[in-house]
Amino acid sequence: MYGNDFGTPDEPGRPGLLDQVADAERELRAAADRSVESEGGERYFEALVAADQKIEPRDWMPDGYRKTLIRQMAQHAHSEIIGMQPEANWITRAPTLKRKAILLAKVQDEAGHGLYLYAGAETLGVTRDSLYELLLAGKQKYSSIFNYPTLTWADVGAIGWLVDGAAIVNQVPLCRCSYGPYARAMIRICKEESFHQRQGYEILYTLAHGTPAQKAMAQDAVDRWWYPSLAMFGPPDTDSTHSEQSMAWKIKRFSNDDLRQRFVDMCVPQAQVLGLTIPDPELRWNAERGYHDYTHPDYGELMTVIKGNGPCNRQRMAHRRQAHEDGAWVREAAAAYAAKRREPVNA
Ligand code: BYC
Repeated sequence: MYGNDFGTPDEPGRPGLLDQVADAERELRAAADRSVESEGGERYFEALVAADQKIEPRDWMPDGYRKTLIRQMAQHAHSEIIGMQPEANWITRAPTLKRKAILLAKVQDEAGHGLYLYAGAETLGVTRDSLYELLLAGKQKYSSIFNYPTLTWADVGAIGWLVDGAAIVNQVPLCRCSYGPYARAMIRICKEESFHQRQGYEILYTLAHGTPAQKAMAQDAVDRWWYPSLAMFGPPDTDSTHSEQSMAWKIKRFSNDDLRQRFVDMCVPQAQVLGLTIPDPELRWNAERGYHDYTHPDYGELMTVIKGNGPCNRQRMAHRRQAHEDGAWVREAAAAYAAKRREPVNA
């Protein structure tokens, strides 16, 4: 049994995460076949959102809706691209050829996710280049989680299990986002993300059932990645500036705290199968609430990391800038080739 095959203990009949992705895909196709009667403009936009239809690039949308989507999709795309770094750190040191090939494929997938999301953001009237510039100038964010170091091979497992696990819990509801291009990108991404989580879970399972030293390495990785993974869901609802409006627009479907709770409830039985301990002495089932009680991450630390002062922020940005400069000749060559193909052919 693997990571996301588990349902939540409190809702045994609830479909698995991949079933939810399949449902969202069916709804998306059905939505394309329905039409909404309205006069256009703001009323049309509101009617589409109320009817759970998708807003498409050609539709009128409020400026705030467009800006929120550009902010979130760009931040999401940047996270995928910067997120390649901590795991790429282990490609040359993967313990077997098979593990190396799997990790290579996974890191390559993250690049693909970034590209789907940049392409999705471009439908809102911004260019990919302008988004890169904002990232490189430190004016747009990326997920806090990628500012932590990967110290051992077990960290690759912990990233897959916890970081990709948190990403899926956050992203499955985004498959139902009201903006069509984002929802469509998320469906594809979630399917791949599910494989990523399984590969991490399998690495940890192997280590946890190996020698005492291997098990200790797996536990150490889980100890270090648990709270940063909880912080991925963002500040608590009381401090979340965008949630209320984003939920009204059906960009976000659940609050930061609701998703964090869902993630904790999903991880508890998975940790039991792994034979590893979640590093939270307060973690216990609360029968009255129907959820696990748990210790929240240090949100002060989250803010420090978001502001650029986490353990690896400078290293990550320096590496990204260097990679962007090193890739300049590829972009120039591709642009020159495209221009050449546009020239008329002189017979
Ligand atoms: N890190 O009002 P709030 C992956 C910011 S990639 C940094 O709650 P919102 C993977 C937030 O932007 C995973 N910043 O915001 C890749 C806002 O600041 P601004 C990435 C954070 O948007 C490779 C402020 O705090 N996933 O899985 O309603 C390998 C207030 O927050 C964070 C996505 O990007 C954070 N953790 O909700 C492996 C998913 N949290 O913009 C795996 C899409 C908050 O006002 N994004 N902030 O300056 C979302 O779902 C939402 O944007 C969030 C935040 C839940 C993250």
